[in-house]
Amino acid sequence: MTNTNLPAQSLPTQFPNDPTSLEAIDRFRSLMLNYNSAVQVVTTKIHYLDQEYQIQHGHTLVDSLQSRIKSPESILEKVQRKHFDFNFDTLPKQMHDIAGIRIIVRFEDDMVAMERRLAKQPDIKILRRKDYVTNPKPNGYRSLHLILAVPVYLDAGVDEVTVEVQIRTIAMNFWASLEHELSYKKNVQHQDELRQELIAKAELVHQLDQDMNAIKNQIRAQDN
Ligand code: 0O2
Repeated sequence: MTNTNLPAQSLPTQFPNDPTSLEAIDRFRSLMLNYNSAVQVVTTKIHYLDQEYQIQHGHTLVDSLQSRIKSPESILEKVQRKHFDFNFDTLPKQMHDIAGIRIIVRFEDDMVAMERRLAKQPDIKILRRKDYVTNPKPNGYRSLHLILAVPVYLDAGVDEVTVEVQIRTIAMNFWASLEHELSYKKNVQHQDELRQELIAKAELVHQLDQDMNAIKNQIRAQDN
């Protein structure tokens, strides 16, 4: 998850408040604090669910966990790209990936198990689900994206904060990290050929995921 660094002069002109005013800075800080709190809540839940799964099944669900809050530069870049009308009230309703968590698991079955467990949490709502595993992007990208609404308890009341959770296998993550590098790097020679190669490798990665899942099932079927 990368942050783009825009020069200050490229800030959108439609910025409604003076971004350097103390009020604007305080509002932005409060907003970011909410996203930080939401990431902590969800991260703690994922760790707890993982430990519970380990007790139940003898092995972990989560291979690794990454999280990030979008930088102000990256937020502004997306506001411009998506033509959002940027103000502090509408921003959280329009942009759902300011807080992001990536859950990396070993097997495709583990993606399903993790999603089920998250969906069962009484204080979490799944607002949106994008299944790029069943319906990969044309470039070969596979991952499961969930937009969660999480309650954050503040002095002024409860705020529902959205967090984008990406669930993917180690192999999908391996592929996505290289594809991301190619997308963000400028002046790469033979870019089109490399893209085509990555599309082909995405199918190999998918086949590998399915084969490893099947082997895992055979091994575990012999446990009893
Ligand atoms: P970051 O933080 O660098 O990861 P958007 O793509 O954001 O304009 P939408 O519908 O909000 O529109 O996004 P979507 O499709 O749910 O995916 C958003 C995030 O998923 C991206 O975040 C990536 O992390 C990941 N992603 C989606 N498509 C691809 C892809 O083709 N290749 C790779 N490597 N990752 C992808 P950001 O915003 O890029 O930022």
